[in-house]
This record gives sequence, C-alpha cells and structure tokens, in this order.
Amino acid sequence: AKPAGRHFHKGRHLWAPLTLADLEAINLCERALPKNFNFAGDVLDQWSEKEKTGERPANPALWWVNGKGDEVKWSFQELGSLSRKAANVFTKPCGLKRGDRVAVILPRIPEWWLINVACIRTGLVFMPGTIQLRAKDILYRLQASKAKCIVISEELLPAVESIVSECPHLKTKLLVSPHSRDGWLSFQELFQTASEEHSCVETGSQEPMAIYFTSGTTGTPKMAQHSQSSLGIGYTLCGKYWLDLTPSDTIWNMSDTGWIKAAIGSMFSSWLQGACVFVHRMAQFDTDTFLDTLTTYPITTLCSAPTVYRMLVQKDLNRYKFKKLRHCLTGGEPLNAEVLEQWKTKTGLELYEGYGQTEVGIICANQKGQEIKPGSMGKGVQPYDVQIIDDNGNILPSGKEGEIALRLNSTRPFCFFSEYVDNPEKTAATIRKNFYVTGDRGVMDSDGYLWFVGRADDVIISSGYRIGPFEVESALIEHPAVIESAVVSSPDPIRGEVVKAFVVLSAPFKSSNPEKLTLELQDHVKKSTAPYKYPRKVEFVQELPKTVTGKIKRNVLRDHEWGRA
Ligand code: BCO
Repeated sequence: AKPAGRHFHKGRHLWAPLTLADLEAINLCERALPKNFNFAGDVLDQWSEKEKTGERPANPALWWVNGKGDEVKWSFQELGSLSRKAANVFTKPCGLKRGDRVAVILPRIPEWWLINVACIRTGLVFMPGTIQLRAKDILYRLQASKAKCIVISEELLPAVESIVSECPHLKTKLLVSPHSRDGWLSFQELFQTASEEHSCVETGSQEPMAIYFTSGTTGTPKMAQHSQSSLGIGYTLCGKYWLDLTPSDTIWNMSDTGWIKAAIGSMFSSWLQGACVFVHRMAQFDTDTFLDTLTTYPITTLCSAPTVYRMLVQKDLNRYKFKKLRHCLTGGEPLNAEVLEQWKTKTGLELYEGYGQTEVGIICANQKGQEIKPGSMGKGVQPYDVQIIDDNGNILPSGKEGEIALRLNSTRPFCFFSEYVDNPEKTAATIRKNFYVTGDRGVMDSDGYLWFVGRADDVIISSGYRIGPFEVESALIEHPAVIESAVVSSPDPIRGEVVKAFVVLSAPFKSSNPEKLTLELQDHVKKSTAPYKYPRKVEFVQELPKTVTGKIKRNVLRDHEWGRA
C-alpha cells in the first residue's frame, strides 16, 4: 500500500496535507496509515484553511446554546486559535508534557471541546468522564490512570477536593469557572493571557490520544485506550455513510461528554466531514425543550439514544415542525421496531440505528440509502468484517445465535482501541481465535443484517448506559441495611432495561418500611456512585440463589425478571 499523508513536495507548503480522500482510503485499507497523524493539525486546521479560501460554507464548527439565551458560535479558524491558547495553558503554567494523562470531567460547555482539541495539539492523553461521577469514582480514575491533571467545573469541586490528597500523581488541578478557588488554577484567567502561537505536536499515528473507562461484569472499570488514528481517522466513513454529513450539515448528538458517543458524534465523525456540531446544555433532559430545540435551530442531523426516541414518540409530535431535520440516528442500546415505525409515521423520517462499543466504535449500522429492516441494527460497516461466532471461535451460519465478533487480519485494525491499560489479561480476553469478541450476543440473517439479542455477560445496558452490576453491588453493600445483593437487568418500556437489585437485609432493618428503605438505598447509591447506575427497582429477599461454591447466580434472577425462568 502507498503511504498516505505528509509527503514532501516543492512549493509554498512543506508537505501536502492529508485529504479526506486519503483518510477514506486508509479506512478502506487501500492506503497505509501515515507514521504521524494529529487530528488538530491534519483535520481541523485543514478545515480552517478551507474556510479562508471559501471552500467550506459559512457554517460554524461549534454552535453551543444553553436555553437561557447564551450562545457560542466558533468557526474552525476560531476553534483553531482558541484551542492553541488552551494548548499553551496546558504546556506553560500547567507544565504538562506529551503523554501525560488529563482527566476531563466537564458538562456540555464549549471548554470541553477546546480542552480536548488542546490535548490533541499538545499530545496529552485526555480521559473524559461524566459529571455524574462521584468522589469514589473519580478517586479510582485518578489513581488507576496516575493522571497528572484534572479539569473540572464547579459542580464537582466538593467531590474532587475530598479525594485529591489520595492522588500523589496529580500535579495540576484546573478549574473551569468564572470564580477562582484556592489550590486550583483558573482556566479562564490563564486562558486570557495565553498566546495564540502554538505548534501542533507531530504525534505518531499509534500514539495514545484518549482513555475511556468502561464497565464490565466484575471489578472496577477498565481503561480502554485509543490512539491518535483510531479516533482521529477511524470515524471518517462513519461520518460520511452513517451520519451522512457534509460541511453544510449541523449535527446534534445528545450524548454526555463522558461517553465515546460524544467523541464520535460531537467531535471526530462530524469534524472529519467539516460539519457543524450543535450542543444544547440542558441541565436536565426534558422532551419539550428537546423538541423546541429541533423546531428553533437548523439542525439537519440528530443522534440520540433509543430511550430518548421512546420518550419522544409518547408526545404529540404533530405540534412540532422541525426546522431542517432530515437524518435521524440512534445507538448505545437496542432500538425497538415499534419505536422506529412510530417515529417514521409521526415525523416522516427514518431512524438509522448504529451499533458499537467504546473499544471499537461503530461496527454495524443502517447506513443512508440502505434498506432498513425494523428491529435489526443493520449490516457490518467497512472496514469491519462482522461475524457471529461460537464459544470456540467458529463462524455460525445465518439464523444461529452466537457472539458478535470482528474478524482480525494479521495486524490489529488501527481503528481498534490499543489496549486496556495495565490489564493485559482483559485485553487478551477480547480475542478468540482470529476474532475480537464484543461480549454481545446476536444473530445474522441470510441478507447479512444483524439482530441484537443481549449481553453475553452480566453487564446491564440501560438508557444507553453500560452498567457493571458489581459497581452497584459495591455501593449497596456500604449501606448498613445490606448484607448482600445481586444486581441484574430488568425489562423497562422506556429505558429498555433498568437496574434491579435483589437485597438481603441485615437483622436491624428486616422490619423497615420497604418503600422508605427502597428510596433510602436508591439515594445512597446515587451519592456513592454515578446516579445513572442507581437501582430503579429493588426487591428484598431472604436469600440469593448461589452455586455450591457460594457464587451468586445472577443469571437465575435475570431470567426470572425477563420471564425466561
Ligand atoms: O430518572 P431519575 O430522575 O430517577 O434519576 C436520574 C437523575 O435525576 C439522577 N441524577 C442525576 N444527577 C443527579 C441525580 N440524582 C441525584 N443527584 C444528582 N446530582 O440520576 C438519574 C440519571 O439517569 P439518566 O442519566 O438516565 O437521566 P435522565 O434525565 O432520565 O436522562 C435520560 C437520557 C436518555 C437523556 C439519558 O439516560 C441518556 O443520556 N442516555 C444515553 C447515554 C449514552 O449516551 N450512552 C452512550 C454510551 S457510548 C456507547 O454506547 C458506545 C457506542 C459506540
């Protein structure tokens, strides 16, 4: 394959920039990965140039609103100069160096985008986290990653201040707030005086770019590390064929900044295609505000979890005339065929489902122009070869249920996560013969469409969140009423599935009022760990089903919940 990218040539420029066609060719394995790649320098700065020459329409790169009248609109040129200033904040007063890890736990504010791009410019490894994280969650993330810096907004100050003394590696605490705080550097103050001059680091294509914490059945979340190219190049085709974006489009991707879906839909896929990323900072999700936003702003492309569409189809959608909406997408959890049909009937728009994971991105989808089979999550997308395999790594024939897997060639695809940091065993456990196994079960039909069946393990997928039962059980056991618990999924008409806890009570609590105690336990979990994980259902039981060796049989409880007992 011909090497892509920075080839030297005569003339005004030292090198010819990578074109979108080069990036597509790399994704299609028609060109080799360049040795160096930097999303800020090689993609964002190219769109700035295209703005200057009029090759890109006058559409912002980022359009942020908060519903209270505040608005931010940045072109790619403004994003470029502002993120260079932010990059100088990191390298100069913060003293951070290429490869250092930075925990970025911010709500949907424009600084989140600036800071991520600044990290890319300086070769810092950003680690996004949802602002729902609690002190214990943050402590674990800072300790496990040995992060050198944390960036937060005011909401998280008490939680972070309660644990920073236990994080010896943390050198810099950066606060994004109009107010200053003792012991914290003020991002705003440093940003005001920072220079706009900054040379983008020539990062290697395989150099780490980001770490995402992802929950499993057991233990604490794993650190899935992505490279400069896996996120920075690997979403080119996703932006083009699934999101169907062009530089004239405006995409509203609803995901919280902590999840890879935000990186995919609100950064990489969208900006690779030069589209405008629209952001609404809704303090609390609300269907009326959501629908009003679609009628007020020229959003062409909408991406949201199926739970959101399930909530929206309950509304009288005839009352709303969407300004420019033409393409709707969904992912993060399975979409019901009925919701797809209702959305189409009520809005006239198709709903294109995509399926993927933090580790490998979008691997199958209903792409624009492709016939949709309601209930199916579409076909495998290029360059992935998606198959259904058995426990021994053999491909199963169509119609047979097995594990959803990706065939590996001799080298690991560049768009994969690089590894679970410091966890070679769990990294190795994702490989079965010559396949990467997703941990999800599914069926492929004779036309190559994939149908989701469920998790192969105990992970709960609720409202698009992936929730590890062990994390919820660990929070519950901290409460004096709980002797032991088992946490499983339970069906829910809106959220697909919800977290259900079966709890064995300690003697002093056995005669407590069950409703009151349920609320107390729910409140306790919301305080102990990210509230999205709290058990929406609680059942008090005398004992839990166990194996002869004493291991709790979550599967028995789960099957009972789903009527499969
Ligand atoms: O529903 P409740 O009110 O009982 O509880 C909610 C919140 O009120 C509560 N909460 C939040 N902050 C709190 C708090 N309680 C106390 N103190 C606080 N500080 O906790 C519960 C959180 O649940 P939620 O986040 O589901 O809230 P909500 O408002 O119901 O939002 C609904 C959705 C659909 C907007 C939300 O669930 C959502 O955004 N889901 C999508 C998640 C997502 O983006 N997943 C993608 C992951 S990446 C991926 O899948 C890879 C694909 C390649």
